[in-house]
Amino acid sequence: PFLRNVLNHQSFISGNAKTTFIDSTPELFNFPRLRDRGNKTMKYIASITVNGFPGIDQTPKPYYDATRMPKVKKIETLTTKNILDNEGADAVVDFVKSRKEVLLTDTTFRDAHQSLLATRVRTQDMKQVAQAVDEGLPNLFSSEMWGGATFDVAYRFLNESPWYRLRELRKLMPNTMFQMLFRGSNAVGYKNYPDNVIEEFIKVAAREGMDVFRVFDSLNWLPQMEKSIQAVRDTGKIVEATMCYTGDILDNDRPKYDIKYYKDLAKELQATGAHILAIKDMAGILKPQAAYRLISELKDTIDIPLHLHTHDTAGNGVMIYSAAVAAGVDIIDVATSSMSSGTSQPSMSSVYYALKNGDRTPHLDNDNAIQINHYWEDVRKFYAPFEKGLTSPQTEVYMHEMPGGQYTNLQAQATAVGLGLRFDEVKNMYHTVNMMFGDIIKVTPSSKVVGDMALFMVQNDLTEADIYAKGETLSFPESVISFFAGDLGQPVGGFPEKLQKIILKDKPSFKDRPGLHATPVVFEDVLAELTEKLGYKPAQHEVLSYILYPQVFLDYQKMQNEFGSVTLLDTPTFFNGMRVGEKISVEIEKGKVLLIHLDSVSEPDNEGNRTLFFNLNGQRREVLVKDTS
Ligand code: 3PY
Ligand code: ZN
Repeated sequence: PFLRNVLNHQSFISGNAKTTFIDSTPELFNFPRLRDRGNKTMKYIASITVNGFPGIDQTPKPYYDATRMPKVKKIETLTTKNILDNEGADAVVDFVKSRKEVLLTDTTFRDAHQSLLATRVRTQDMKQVAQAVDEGLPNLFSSEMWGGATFDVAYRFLNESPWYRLRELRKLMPNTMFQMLFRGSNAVGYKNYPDNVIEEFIKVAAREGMDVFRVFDSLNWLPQMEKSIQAVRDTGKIVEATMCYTGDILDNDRPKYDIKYYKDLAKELQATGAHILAIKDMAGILKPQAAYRLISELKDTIDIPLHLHTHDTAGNGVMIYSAAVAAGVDIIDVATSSMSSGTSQPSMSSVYYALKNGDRTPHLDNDNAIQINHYWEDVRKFYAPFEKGLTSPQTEVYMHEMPGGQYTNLQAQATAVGLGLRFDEVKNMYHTVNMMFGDIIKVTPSSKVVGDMALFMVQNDLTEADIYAKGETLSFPESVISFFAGDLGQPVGGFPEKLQKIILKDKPSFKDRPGLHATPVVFEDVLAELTEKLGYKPAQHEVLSYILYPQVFLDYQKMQNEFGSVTLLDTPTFFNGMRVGEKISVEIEKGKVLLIHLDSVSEPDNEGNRTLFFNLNGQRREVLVKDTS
């Protein structure tokens, strides 16, 4: 094959090949590389076919109807992305302020699947629809497609790099602003990182194509957001400073988070220099009338645009938005219909019709939205094993206040420790724990602390009274101890002292910003360390991933070495492997296609190994896999 490549090469045919021809013409080596990639891909398919995908039940590969590909009409218009690229962030803010209609952010690529499908949607499925979104929905304010839990889940469970997702989608969506969820000093992780890591992460993300950074802190503690907000401003991109909403401003029995609290916080957030204020109703507990009052009063309090985020868990999402739009909210978060509702965002098409023929009807080509929706209707089926969410509105969220993205996670955690049937108790305990902690803001990572404590108490049959009575003798979950030590910052109103003493025992707690105690990372040292581990010099984004998630990143690299890039496989094959007799094609580069046919699978031999007989681009191949199923 190498010789054939040489003989067919244009330079060779034209007689221009010099002695350096082979060195200067690396594409001659494409064949071995193609074969190597083919072998690795088959190894992956063989392993999944025999042993199933880790973490999901092994079932025969389902038959799916052909996915309906979106056929959108391209709409030519000036987009927010064009304004940002040509005139800068302040011009986008002016544009938003000048619009009468409410603007939409599409969360389908991030929060929607984080909240419905355990964050498992793969880049490949986003790539297929990306251009249609870019061309068919150009009036979107932004597409939220990165951050939150997507960063680590991509590496951990999907064997793909989140940076690859950002780059690939950027190419396909040149006219859409990309938005990410950034956990302030916790970046895209679950703990505090040194300031220079936060700053570097934002710089690299902006360079790779991120446009709008929604910066929040899991306790609404401003000092944990300030560095990130400034870092985004320094890149010239757009920063949304965020207030997380909890409690109920219209409930006089819940005075801690009253309207004054939010108005004061809004003023402080505006003073940081943020371009936009985001109101993050992560659990979906902002009730419609409270939304009307909150937005109306914030509009009178600050000048920057307001961007509202909610979850439809209780079924009131469209009504919340309708009230907020009447009160003057500038931007709202929605998802494509088939990836909306429940613990996800409200449906963009439903919101569109709810507001149709009004003063502030969003500019949405609903025919295009429907085309895109058909695509997701089909693709969502691939992710059925991850559907563990709610199937109907649940108003008990007003009691437990669990974020949309946490519900299924905590349910899975509960099941893993044998509490699956006692999940109702866990939800009630979640509420109890929140009150014990002093009624805190609950969102990643503080929500995880509440969840861990609730599980700990239910698992050990402990009541609130037990904690105070015999707390000295209990070993509390690590995350709970760390929270009370001030590692995530300070909650509104401080820690309840009695409980803090019980939990910390003799461990000290600090009241200042955790970043002040964190040693800055020396990037050159990490680069040297990682170069040695990988055997090549990594790029800065890889260094950052390693700093945030050392083991997760190394495990991902190991998978890459063993199986090559599996991101290009279709999703049913990625999760289910192949059926005997099935033929698939994988376009690994433009015009380079692997045609893979699975001829047969042997019975296990004496050592429990099965042989899979493939045909790869016309050549027979055998792959041996240990059957551990
Ligand atoms: C996240 O931090 O991942 C969230 O979605 C919080 O709501
Ligand atoms: Zn959310």
